[in-house]
Amino acid sequence: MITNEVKKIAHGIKTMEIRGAGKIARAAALAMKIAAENSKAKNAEDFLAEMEKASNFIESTRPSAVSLPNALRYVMRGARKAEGGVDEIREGIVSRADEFIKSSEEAVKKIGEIGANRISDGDTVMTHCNSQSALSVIKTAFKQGKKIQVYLTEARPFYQGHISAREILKAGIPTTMFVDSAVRHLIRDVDKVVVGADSVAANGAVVNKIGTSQIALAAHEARVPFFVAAETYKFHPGTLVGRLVEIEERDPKEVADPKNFPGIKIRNPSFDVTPAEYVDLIITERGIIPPSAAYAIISDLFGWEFGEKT
Ligand code: RI2
Repeated sequence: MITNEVKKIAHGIKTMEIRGAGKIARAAALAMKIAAENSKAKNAEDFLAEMEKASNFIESTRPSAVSLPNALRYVMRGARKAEGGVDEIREGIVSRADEFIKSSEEAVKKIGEIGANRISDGDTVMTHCNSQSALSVIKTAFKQGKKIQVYLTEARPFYQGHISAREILKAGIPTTMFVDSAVRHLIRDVDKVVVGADSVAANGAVVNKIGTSQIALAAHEARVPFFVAAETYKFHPGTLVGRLVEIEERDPKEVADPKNFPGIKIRNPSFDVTPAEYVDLIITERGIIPPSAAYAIISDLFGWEFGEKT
């Protein structure tokens, strides 16, 4: 049942009060759990229809982070696999939602441990936007005693860089922030770049916060290794069958009020695509992979999807 609480979560995702591909996915799983627990459906068919409706409603909030539909599909699979009536299906949904939330949090931690192995003492690490996975790598390396510093962008127009700045400073890591357009100028001071991902395509291309591909380009030019920290539920099964990742365009007012520029058209793309050739490696909870292994991850993890329901 789409309760007020479910609506509140969906609204939170849409307005970016809840943001970051991983957090969005966990919030979606939680919303499904709430929807299942509050359903008044009397039979399995009605219950499943209600859950499908809730899933579609939550999925419609933001289009680019595949973690959202992947989380919903993971939870719904619990319902489809359950045998019996409403109670059994409800239990299937609740347990899969809990399982997803727990394992996705563990994945972020694991990525930190694995990724930290690629950070050396004395490194200056650049990051962009606010990625729990990328910050997990940075914070874990620092906790291991590596004397690192962080260079980070503001991430206009939503300024998620400010969220990262506070988080990194709280961890005690020396931090320098600058405007997004300073990246090419400052990349010469940087040893490694670590960013997150909203979606990883079968060809190894990475969809992440707008500006990421420019950083990758600057890093490539300066021969600075470019790492992506991404849980496997950010790999996009649809790209295996040729679907493209939709790039969200948000309200132009986040950039500037069009009223102040009569006649202007303002665009606000929220993500961009970094081609695989600019990505040195992807740090997943299953280990470090080259972007060319994205296909194997997707077919291994989501191959079932094409036999069952796309
Ligand atoms: P984690 C964010 O998108 C950023 O693009 C970030 O790199 C990515 O999600 C992954 O974040 P937005 O929600 O899951 O700020 O690693 O638009 O936290």
